[in-house]
Amino acid sequence: MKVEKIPVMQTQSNLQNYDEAYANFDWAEVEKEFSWYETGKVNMAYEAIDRHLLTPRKDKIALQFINDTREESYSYAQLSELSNKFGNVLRKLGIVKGDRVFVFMPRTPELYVSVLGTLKVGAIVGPLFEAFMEAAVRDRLEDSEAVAIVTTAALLPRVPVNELPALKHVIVFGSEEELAEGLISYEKEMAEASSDLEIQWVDREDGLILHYTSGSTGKPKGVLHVHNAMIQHLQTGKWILDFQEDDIFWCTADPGWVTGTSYGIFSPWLNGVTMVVRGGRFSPENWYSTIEKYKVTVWYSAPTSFRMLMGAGDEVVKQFDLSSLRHVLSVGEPLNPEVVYWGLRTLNQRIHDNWWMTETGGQLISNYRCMEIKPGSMGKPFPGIHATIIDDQGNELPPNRMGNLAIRTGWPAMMRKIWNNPAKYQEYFNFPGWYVSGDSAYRDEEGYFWFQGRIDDVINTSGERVGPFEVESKLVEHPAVAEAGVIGKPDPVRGEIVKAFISLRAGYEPSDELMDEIRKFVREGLAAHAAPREIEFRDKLPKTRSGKIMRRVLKAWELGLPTGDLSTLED
Ligand code: 6R9
Repeated sequence: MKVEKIPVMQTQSNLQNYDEAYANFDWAEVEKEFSWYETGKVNMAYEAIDRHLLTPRKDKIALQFINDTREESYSYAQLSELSNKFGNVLRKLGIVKGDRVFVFMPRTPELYVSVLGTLKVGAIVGPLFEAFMEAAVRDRLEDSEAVAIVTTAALLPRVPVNELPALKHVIVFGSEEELAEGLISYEKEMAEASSDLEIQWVDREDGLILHYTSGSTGKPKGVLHVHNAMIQHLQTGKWILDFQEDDIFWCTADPGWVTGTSYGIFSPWLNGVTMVVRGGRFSPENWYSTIEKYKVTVWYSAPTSFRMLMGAGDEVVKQFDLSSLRHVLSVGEPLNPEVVYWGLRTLNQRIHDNWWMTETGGQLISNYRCMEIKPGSMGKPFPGIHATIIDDQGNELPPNRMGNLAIRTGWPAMMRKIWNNPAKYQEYFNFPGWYVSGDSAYRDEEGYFWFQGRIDDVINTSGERVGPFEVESKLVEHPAVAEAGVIGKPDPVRGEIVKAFISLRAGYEPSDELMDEIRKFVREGLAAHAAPREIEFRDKLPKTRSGKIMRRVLKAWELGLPTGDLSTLED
């Protein structure tokens, strides 16, 4: 199949020539950008915030916050001061380097202050989605033996304070009443705390952040990252997000998800740009008006959000002035070509897909501004990253062969352990020298990578391998289809058949005719063997909070099996 390429739109970007950069790159050069290169004193929060106070960025806005009730901005100097205070609050409680401190809050400025303050005393931060229920909170605090949690009055009932022996301190923000015995008021402590703090210097290999992520089975695993990750956060910010001094950057991800910390805290602030944070619920109007109001220039979001915006129709977009945008990116799930074309049509922007994982800590494969985009491809490896496709024996495969997406070990932001679970950690490294991602993909002859699915999601029907993503992408091109999740359903004759779960766009009703029409649409547009033999219409599809369609839940529904850990399910 001949793939149409989208040409480079603007010639201005930090990265000018991908091949040249790839050939000559050395991570050691990036180290020179940090103050620890001279001083030997390492701390992420210092590099992301305090370092800028010695430069004209001191009074620049670091955080522009908005939700339904608050609109506030904080300069780098103000964030430095507030996080110093919070560091002192923790220090007074006896919190020291290596302790785990969890942050369980909606997106408000206090969340960001808490994260930075935690890092400044050398503790490891554990971010949680505000939507977590008690069991999810308990699992994570128990496994990590967290000593403190910062939360809000509204979320406090979901913290099982008396059931966690290691948990000594519960800091509560936003309580209108006197707090119960043993609880600590965020506001009261902050008001009393000094804004002078001696930062706890750490080693580059010391713990930074613990992100819990769900696998296909079992309890969520705690993926540990270390301060050294900043090397990659800084450089990918330069070359993938293309940060320029005057950028207004909006990453739509919540810090409960790795995208919301690596690229919703660390990377933008290491690069000294202004970051917009929007709290509250998603609506197309809220989102477009955020771009318009703050003149967002660089926008990093996820396919699920783009699909929702696309589903809201082109009329809505036209009501807003989005001309400030100069660079748009996507992560988390395969970016359907349909969405890429929507971006060109309505935003006049190429949407740059990139691929990485909680475990990888930073972006690894991406589309770059200086490179042609093949819609549906996640792009090429970042300079300094060696990505390949290997078979089940660990041999590298030639172009156009589907296999395991693997990365040569040793990039700066790679996870350093799975908390309490060395065996699980080891499973990623069964082939010496390679990190095996669990994703299946292929690489074309021009070096572009194409995602096919999670290894366990790939469908085998009558001996043909079908990547669910390809089918889903074709399905969402149909005017009636809002979202689609595709699984292999066991079949005595064909091994598996392709089954699609579909949610319809507003104005469409399920019917047998529509089913036939959609099936025909895939058969003619993609391949006969890829057309779903079964289609089931659903009002909503099960998705994670980061927007991933949970195919394993669809599969469990189908087979009447237990759905496993659902703590990251959206609703
Ligand atoms: C950052 C993040 C990782 C998994 C990954 C893959 C899927 C992420 C993707 C993508 C296709 C992309 N994924 N980016 N699939 N194209 N551009 O998403 O981390 O939540 O740990 O998920 O997400 O399956 O293995 P995480």
